[in-house]
Amino acid sequence: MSEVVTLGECLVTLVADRPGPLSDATSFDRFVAGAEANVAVGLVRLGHTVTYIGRVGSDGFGDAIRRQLRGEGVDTAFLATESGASNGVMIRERPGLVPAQVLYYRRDSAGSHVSAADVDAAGRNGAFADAKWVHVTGITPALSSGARAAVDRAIDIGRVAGATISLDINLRRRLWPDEAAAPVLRDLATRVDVLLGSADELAVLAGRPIDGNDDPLDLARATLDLGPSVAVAKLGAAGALAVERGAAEPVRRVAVPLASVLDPIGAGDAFCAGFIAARLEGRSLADALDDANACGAAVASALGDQGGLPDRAAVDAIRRSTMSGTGPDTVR
Ligand code: KDG
Repeated sequence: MSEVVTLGECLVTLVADRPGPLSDATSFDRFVAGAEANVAVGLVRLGHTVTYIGRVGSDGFGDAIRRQLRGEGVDTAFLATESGASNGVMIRERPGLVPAQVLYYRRDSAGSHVSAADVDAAGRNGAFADAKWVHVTGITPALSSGARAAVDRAIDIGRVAGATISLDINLRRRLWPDEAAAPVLRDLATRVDVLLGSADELAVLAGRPIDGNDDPLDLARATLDLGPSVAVAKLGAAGALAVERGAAEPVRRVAVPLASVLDPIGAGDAFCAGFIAARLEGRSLADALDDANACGAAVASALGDQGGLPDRAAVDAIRRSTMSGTGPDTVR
């Protein structure tokens, strides 16, 4: 069984094949997406074993997802195909000058039906037997009450198994407004060890206005009051910082300088994969943030959520090039 267990909804994404408004898009490239699946693939590429719990539709998209995850080496024994249900789909513009328009077609999808019973069944069949880490995101509890219960159950079983629990806030305002999300995500944050989010996501959990005026360090420190022992702020081009309960000083790391960002979607998930992998390997917070930044940069430089997810050698090469000041564009 696997070191890491995660669960969620895996989507197919159709990305316009050229930049421009969706109204002009006529052809699309098809990718597999879904935050937790992206983290799962990222971790496997970094040499870790991952079990993914969820449901896919009984359609060609569901088959494509299963093949892709299995092909990457993710354990899909607890990824059910739900008869008669469609797979969720996301459609998006190719990022251009303005943030890309994203459309969801996922209401009542197979993935949104993942349940506590699914997690219990996986647990009875040993999915958590070797788990050292359970990773959840704030997307799954927004999908349905059953999916929210599935996240709760995964945390509970992971806790009993002695695993570290992480929550990537991943606030999706297209799924629920901040007023609905905040209490649910805050409650989850009280039950995890590691909390990760962007500054505005941390602000929502800390109950602060999202006006960009709060210092990310203050926001990360404020979320520690909810219960996690580590809070990580993902700051994009400004790098990342982590605060640890009981540590006097925060850990700050700079980002990998990128000449251009091709497609930032999925970069946050890659960041989580890099961070979790390093912590599973017993490495320091600073080292984990450097790996996380390298993974995020690699995905931001490639098209698709999972495109560019690096292996260990690629992470090392990106980190070396960052230190030598040549930048990742010169990595071959
Ligand atoms: O982080 C990238 C995800 O947002 C994307 O893969 C789709 O999981 C997704 C979601 O629910 O928005």
